[in-house]
Amino acid sequence: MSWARPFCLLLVGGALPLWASSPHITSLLPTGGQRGKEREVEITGERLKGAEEIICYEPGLKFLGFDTTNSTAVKARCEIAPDAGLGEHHLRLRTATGLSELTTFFVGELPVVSETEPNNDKAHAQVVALNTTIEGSIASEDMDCFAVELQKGQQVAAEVEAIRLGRYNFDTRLAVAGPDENSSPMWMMPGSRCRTRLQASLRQTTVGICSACGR
Ligand SMILES: [Ca+2]
Ligand SMILES: [Ca+2]
Repeated sequence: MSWARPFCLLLVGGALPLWASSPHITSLLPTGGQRGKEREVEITGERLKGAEEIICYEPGLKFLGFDTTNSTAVKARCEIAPDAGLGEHHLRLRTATGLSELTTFFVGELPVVSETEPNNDKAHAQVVALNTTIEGSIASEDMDCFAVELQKGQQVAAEVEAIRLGRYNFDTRLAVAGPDENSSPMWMMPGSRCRTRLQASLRQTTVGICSACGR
């Protein structure tokens, strides 16, 4: 029975999961960028040390200048081509020991601005230009308010991507209100897929986003 022990050891060795040495991604931030621009991105996760490449499955993105000083975070520069396809791009991180699971990066056509907290009510609404993508995060029971200037009769469209980014499973509510501090929202849309238009007759309009259940 001298062969029994080596045979058992071989079985145990063969049962080791492949993902034990592959990189694992828990987040990639920011989640996207504008066509024709560059963004500094940070990937966090496990077993990331020695990252060699980010493999992109659609044309238009290049990740360069890797900083792989530790195993839980990788920094890189993302170059977004002027003709990169709009929307979701799929990618994986490659190290010497394996490939990560699939993650995503979103390309848009509008300039990106970051939210500035505190912006939790109309009095502290962040003023942004029309035709802007606002990049923010929703902490527990957070509310984010933004103000845009409109001419009489001008229309505004607002949309929250939220759950469609594929990062967190949370719901949102989107509302638009007039400049009067006490005015009621002109419309309010529950749910994570919010899109509407407002026939504005007011000088300044506030767009508010709040979460129902955390990030
Ligand atoms: Ca926020
Ligand atoms: Ca806020």
